[in-house]
Amino acid sequence: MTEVKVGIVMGSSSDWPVMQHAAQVLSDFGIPFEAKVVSAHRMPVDMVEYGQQASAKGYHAIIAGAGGAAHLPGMLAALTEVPVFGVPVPSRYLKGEDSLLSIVQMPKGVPVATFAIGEAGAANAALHVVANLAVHDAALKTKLKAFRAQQTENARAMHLPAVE
Ligand code: RP5
Repeated sequence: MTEVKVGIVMGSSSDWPVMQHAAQVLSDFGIPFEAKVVSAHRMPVDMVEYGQQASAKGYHAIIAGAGGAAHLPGMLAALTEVPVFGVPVPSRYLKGEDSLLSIVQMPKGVPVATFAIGEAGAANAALHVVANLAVHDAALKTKLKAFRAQQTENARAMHLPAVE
């Protein structure tokens, strides 16, 4: 059985359209992960168990996404030494600014590496996990370099419309 290296968690299945971008990046780089709903306020006991078991399961990182008063990333970071990467999910009324501030403003001592609101943040959280794993994995570093080189090529190939 392939060893799961990364846990992706989110507060609700409604977060999946955003969080699937993290899953897609890990999948593209061939990194085994597990994705599930672990809600801080609806499943507090499950959240505690998840955080307490993450290290023993051999997780290298947890990518945690939540929206609104987004406690999940910070609570998980408090429960484990496994690095937590927080993704602010856009919320209905405050468009994710609430999610961002409640994830990024961790008091000193328990860090959550916080990414951009929405799908860019989810993808970048996964790319940051890839970069961390690539420090000790030459093949993965080669893949990451190729990914970056392709982005560069794509940007160089961009054309702007002519002005009338
Ligand atoms: C949070 O509440 C979730 O992370 C989600 O972003 C938000 C709304 O959840 P639903 O009401 O859509 O289930 O816990």
